[in-house]
Amino acid sequence: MNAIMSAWIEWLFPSVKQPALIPVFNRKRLLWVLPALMLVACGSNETPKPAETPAQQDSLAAKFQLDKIKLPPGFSISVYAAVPNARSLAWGANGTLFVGNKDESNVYAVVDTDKNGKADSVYTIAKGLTMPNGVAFRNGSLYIAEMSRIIRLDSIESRLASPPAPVVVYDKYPDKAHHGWKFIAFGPDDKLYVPVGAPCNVCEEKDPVFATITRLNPDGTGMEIFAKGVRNSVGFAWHPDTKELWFTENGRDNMGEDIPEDELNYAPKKDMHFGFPYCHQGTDLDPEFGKGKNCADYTAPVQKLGPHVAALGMRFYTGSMFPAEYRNKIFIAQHGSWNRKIASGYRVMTVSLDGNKAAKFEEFATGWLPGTDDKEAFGRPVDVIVAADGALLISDDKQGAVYRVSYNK
Ligand SMILES: [Ca+2]
Ligand SMILES: [Ca+2]
Repeated sequence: MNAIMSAWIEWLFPSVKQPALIPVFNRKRLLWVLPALMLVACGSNETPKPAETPAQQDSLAAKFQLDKIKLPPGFSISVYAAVPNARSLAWGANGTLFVGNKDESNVYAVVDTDKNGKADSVYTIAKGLTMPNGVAFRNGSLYIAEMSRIIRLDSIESRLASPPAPVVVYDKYPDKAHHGWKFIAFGPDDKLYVPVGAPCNVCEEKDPVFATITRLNPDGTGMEIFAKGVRNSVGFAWHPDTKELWFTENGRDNMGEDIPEDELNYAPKKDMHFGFPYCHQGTDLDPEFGKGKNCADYTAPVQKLGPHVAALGMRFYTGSMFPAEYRNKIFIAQHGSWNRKIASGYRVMTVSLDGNKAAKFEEFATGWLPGTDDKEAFGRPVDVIVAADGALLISDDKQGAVYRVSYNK
């Protein structure tokens, strides 16, 4: 790399070896090198990758083993787009689907031009980021959550093929990789909600920002803690009617195969404490940090979601395609366990609410885990989102896919 750099510098600055000291450069060469550099700096000068043709999508459905996925009667699943390491999902105002990465470093934009439920183009709109798991859209801009900062791509939907350089919105989140990936979304108060996971399996940190959900203004000012005692949330949404916050939370490891369970929590106001690291699943004191504590001092989950299931993305169903009973149900993606003897999760669940209580907790989409061993799982649901036509999209970071679940009477 150094050899290439010095050859390039010599070519650009033929009269000198130390361009920083005596910049007698070749102006003609610089003139056409500069635009090329600017394109590189902007992150993309490439043409979009065409999404799959219908025939290729059918072969992808076979490759992704969608015939193994079980859904309630009347529902079917297809491939919306192939997107590497597909994580969090967000819609743009003009129908662009934005998709984040965790184990890879890109952010993608997926466009279904003819609105037939299959993507026509997939654009790479940002590269080389640090765990860009979270995506949220507001006033034409895409907000992206990296490990320790929030960045923004302005007027993004009109320039997917030549995306702008990102603007840094806020860069003071901790640079801890453990639980450092972030789901983000704008609340009804027009603030960006940003969780900060505990940087450990279980610990008590001096910095109060850990194990919280924070929020800040769209311009990056006013960061404050909204919810406390949250080990790690990778999905939340506001109830369509009450506009109150609901979030999933991942329970700690190494306390048992069956405890604690992951949680669905309800946070109607600021400064509530959800128990971590003192009390888990609303009932079980932590063997170490729970000494002298009382579970009654913390807010218990509305619904326990199963042990080690890794409950991630959640959304309320607001479409009209699905039967009426699905209206305002919560869909929850369960990414799946990684260290449980009998694997759990690897599915999409629903929670039906009766007021602010859970009435029913049911399986919706299953089959990504054919047996009982984590290693057999071929897909891992990460996020869910309702499309304009009422279909439910599901991201899967293991297969690198976004699926589309539709309903036909
Ligand atoms: Ca299409
Ligand atoms: Ca809790």
